[in-house]
Amino acid sequence: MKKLPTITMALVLMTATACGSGDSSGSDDGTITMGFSQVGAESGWRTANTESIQQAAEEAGVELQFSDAQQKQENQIRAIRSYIQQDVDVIAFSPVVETGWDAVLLEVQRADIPVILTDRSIDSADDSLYETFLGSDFVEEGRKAGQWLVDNAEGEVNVVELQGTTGAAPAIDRKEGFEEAIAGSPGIEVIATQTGDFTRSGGKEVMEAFLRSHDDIDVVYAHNDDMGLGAIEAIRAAGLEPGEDIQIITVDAVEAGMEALAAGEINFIVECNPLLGDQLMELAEQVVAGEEVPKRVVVEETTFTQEEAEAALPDRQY
Ligand code: GZL
Repeated sequence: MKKLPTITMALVLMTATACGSGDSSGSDDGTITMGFSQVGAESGWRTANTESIQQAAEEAGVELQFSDAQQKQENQIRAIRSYIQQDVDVIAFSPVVETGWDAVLLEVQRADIPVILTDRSIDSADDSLYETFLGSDFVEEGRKAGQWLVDNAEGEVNVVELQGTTGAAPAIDRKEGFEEAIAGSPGIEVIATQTGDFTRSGGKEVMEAFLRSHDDIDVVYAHNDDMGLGAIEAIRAAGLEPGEDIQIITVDAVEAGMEALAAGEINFIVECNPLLGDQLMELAEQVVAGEEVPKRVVVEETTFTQEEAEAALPDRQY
């Protein structure tokens, strides 16, 4: 190899160091800068998740560049590219949908910036594109919802399903887990299923349509509390009693959902823990330091009946 004059080599070394030549120990004073792209602000769960991340960053001394994608993938991709330009130490995000990430994550990989997936994962053949995924097992959440129905259903049961955002991991997986759990109970049938996009208004609009086209609905399975709360409004407007005439099963266990559960308007909630902030900051410090981390970190969560909700409400953090 042609030997570079001494002065040139010195310049090369200075430039490499200044541009963060893969040196992943944070900025000079050790402060870690994290670029975080959040899905949006579509639900009570999302609000609690955002608050957890922002509070944990402050407590950990992590400099957080935070963006809200308003549930649009193109906004998340744009934010990720801006974090590459800023040469942050680590990029974390909750992918609004499972697919369409390989190209931008390859750009991040070429910039030598580690990626942490939180809350939702991606469907990619290349798992080198991210260091770890921190979040719930959504298929298991769906199974828990379906198993409660199997354990409590009597005779023929017609279910309508309010799905989460089309293409999102929790929507795909909660549907899969629920179907798996009820597969051995032929008396339980999903007679209609449609996305309500994880929002209260979406759940209300879809439930209104279901009620117009079906007069034999026994159970609503909503992929999150917010859509379940919207369904309650539609059921009441139709002159029916939520929790009685039509039973409701939801996922998340945010405060408004738990209050409806304790009041008897919802019958069962599967918890999905949004408080990922502290674990995210710990993982960020590890990956920036170049330490090995598990490819998947699953969060602990439980389920609530009406009686359990009443007892748990006073101590809930979200
Ligand atoms: C689940 C999360 C989902 C929540 C919804 O981890 O991605 O998105 O269940 C939220 O409330 O909108």
